[in-house]
Amino acid sequence: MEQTRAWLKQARSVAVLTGAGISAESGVPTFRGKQGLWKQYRPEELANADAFHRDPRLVWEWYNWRRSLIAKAHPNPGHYALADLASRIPNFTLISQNVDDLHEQAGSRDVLKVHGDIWQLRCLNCGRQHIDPRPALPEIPPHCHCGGLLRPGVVWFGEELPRHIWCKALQAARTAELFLVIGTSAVVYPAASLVHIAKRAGAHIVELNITETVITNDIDDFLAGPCGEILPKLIA
Ligand code: BJW
Ligand code: ZN
Repeated sequence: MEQTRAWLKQARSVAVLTGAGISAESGVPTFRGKQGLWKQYRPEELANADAFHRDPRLVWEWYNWRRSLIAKAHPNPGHYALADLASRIPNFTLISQNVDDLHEQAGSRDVLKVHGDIWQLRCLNCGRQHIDPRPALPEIPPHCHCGGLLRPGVVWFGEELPRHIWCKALQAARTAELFLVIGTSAVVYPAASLVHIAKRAGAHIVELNITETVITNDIDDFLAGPCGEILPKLIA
């Protein structure tokens, strides 16, 4: 941790990529591993447009389950530590793959949510965006005022990431002196490519995770442990 702390003290430009692991200690399930499976479905089987068109009820059931867990969840010390860190670094960018709002609840601003937002819904017919904060939607599947089917406002497999958000994330990866990769398996692209882009551009890469991942061999420092314990220590 001393090496990372030294880089953090010197850095004028820091980018952070978070994944489901940062919200795990808040009670939000991750996607992969035993804990992430819902009714034995892998995320790839549910988080795609074909699955939604085939069986919108099933996909909405998954999202309602997750909405109810996220609605009950509170930010943990890891979320708060990152919000604190932002105020101490001149150029700080927080990129999150998570669709929950726990970073924002902890006080982080301008979070680049590359995979969308679970509280947003989008009409497949008229394209209208709705914000719906209800923990679970009573009507399954829910419909828009125009009669169209509503889908979660998130990015599924095979879909493009929101372009303006992605461009900002790329820019942050290209200019960061230090890039922190926190609580992600780093297997989902193009989000995972940010790590390699930052590395090629000369950033120090630090990974924080409870287990090693596919990127662990390519990084500069590995902090082993849960985000809620390690991040407050790192930032103290
Ligand atoms: C802790 C902890 C604790 C636990 N403390 N750590 C290049 C190569 C190969 C494939 C592709 C490629 N480019 C594109 C693809 C295809 C695909 C892809 O990546 N597939 C791979 C899986 C093989 N990508 C896409 O389809 C993307 N779209 C795209 O590329 O479009 C191209 C296009 C261009 C132009 C026009 C049209 C299309 C879209 C990807 C969207 C991913 N969406 C999801 C669902 C979002 C909505 C929702 O939430 O429902 O995003 S899938 C799911 O995975 C979710 C997550 O954000 C994402 C990443 O998961 P994450 O966060 O890493 O979670 P886990 O569970 O995997 O890991 C948790 C980690 O935490 C673990 O490591 C634990 O150890 C750790 N941990 N507790 C610290 N306390
Ligand atoms: Zn509509």
